[in-house]
Amino acid sequence: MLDDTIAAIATPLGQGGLAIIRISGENAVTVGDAVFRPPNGVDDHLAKANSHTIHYGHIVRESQRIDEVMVSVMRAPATFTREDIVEINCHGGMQSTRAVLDTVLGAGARLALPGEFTKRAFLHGRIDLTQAEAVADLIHARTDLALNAANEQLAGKLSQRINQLRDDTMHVLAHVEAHIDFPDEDIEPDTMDGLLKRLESSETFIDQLLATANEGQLVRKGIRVAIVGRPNAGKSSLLNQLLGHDRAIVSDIAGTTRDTISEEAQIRGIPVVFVDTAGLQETEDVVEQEGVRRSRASLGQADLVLHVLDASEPPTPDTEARLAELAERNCIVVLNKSDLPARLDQADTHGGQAVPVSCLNGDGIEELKDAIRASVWDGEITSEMLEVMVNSRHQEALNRAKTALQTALGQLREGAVLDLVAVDLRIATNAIGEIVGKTTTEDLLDSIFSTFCIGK
Ligand SMILES: Nc1nc2c(ncn2[C@@H]2O[C@H](COP(=O)(O)OP(=O)(O)O)[C@@H](O)[C@H]2O)c(=O)[nH]1
Ligand SMILES: [Mg+2]
Repeated sequence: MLDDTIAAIATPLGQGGLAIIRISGENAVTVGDAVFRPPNGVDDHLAKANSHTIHYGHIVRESQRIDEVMVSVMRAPATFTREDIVEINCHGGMQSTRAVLDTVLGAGARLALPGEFTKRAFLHGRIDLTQAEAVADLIHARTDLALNAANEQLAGKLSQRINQLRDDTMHVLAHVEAHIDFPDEDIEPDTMDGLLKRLESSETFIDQLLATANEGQLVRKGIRVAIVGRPNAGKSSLLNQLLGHDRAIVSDIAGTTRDTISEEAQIRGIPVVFVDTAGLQETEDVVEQEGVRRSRASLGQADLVLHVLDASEPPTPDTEARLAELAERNCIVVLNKSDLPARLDQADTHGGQAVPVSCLNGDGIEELKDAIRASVWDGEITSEMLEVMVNSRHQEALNRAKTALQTALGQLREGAVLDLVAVDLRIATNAIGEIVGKTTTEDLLDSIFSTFCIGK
């Protein structure tokens, strides 16, 4: 797959000032020259150009001008893919970008698969698998925290730790294997002690890495928060307050919100999707019934529920029932309309966490944001944490490694046959190696790179 030349639009599809068509592979420069015409008309302008230079001219097809462009030439190995790369900066119209890409494909390049440029960077050894994943994380980062974490991972902070872990288990494996070859010799007690210690500290280290998985999930994926409550409690007003702009229609007519409205915001560094619902009340209205069905569905998917109560009204039997229903959930009771005389307070919320707010004047909204953050992640975000936050793939591999390490440790302590110990140590080493891509399968690579966009 590495011996052909690939091309794709590397910028988002749509209208923009500029778009970039990226070409990578052995024939990148030849393909570039075939479609590029500099002002002096020379055919092999790019082939003669120095690496990492940019050139003015036109993209031409059958002597017809397609676009006025700037073309950069970057020669292997100092490029993203470690192959020759030509990048065409063209006008960012849908049609012009498409036409330039078609011309490039017509000149012998193949359309790149999703993530194929990054995959080549991996296969050529420029980055390892955790760094390739960091490229995707970087592109998808929706908060500063996620961006910082992706940058640390791209810089190889996680790779360093994983490689250390792999070296340690390989060291033990090498010792064990050496003694399999000489069955008459037992492992010296001192050496055995050292090997056991090394495996124990590897196990501790794996636990430390696994402990970052929840934060990793939170920072990368964020959480879903459902806003529920009776009609006119102020759910839509609360959504608007949390977003900082008027997204949902607010009115004193009960049943204004009939569909679920979802919108994303950053709350204390965490991406949060808020879902404003139609409420959960019994109703005869068919449209509202569908709204309630959708509200129930969002409630089911939510990591956190904001139960909005109108604190200027006394509690109703309906409120009581809802409080009981939500008692099992990760839920914050929002006592809204604190600007009005209170007819309902903390005591009426059955001891659940309650935050008074006014969506009219914004009182209590910052406290509510703190409570939302604390309800999913009650801790400091240290720079150490941002350096390593394992994702679910790493977590799964680490768990496999841990199980195998524990088995190997038990066997070593009990003086089991060394062949058995070696089997488990090899399983552990391979599982750890999968994280950085030292041991991979085509399926694993496909599942990682297929999540990328085309052009990356
Ligand atoms: N006084 C007061 N009125 C509010 C407050 N929040 C919402 N309202 C009013 O309550 C009514 C219902 O609000 P809305 O957000 O549409 O409620 P929803 O049906 O739960 O989505 C509207 O007239 C809002 O202006 C508040 O904090 N104080
Ligand atoms: Mg509403």
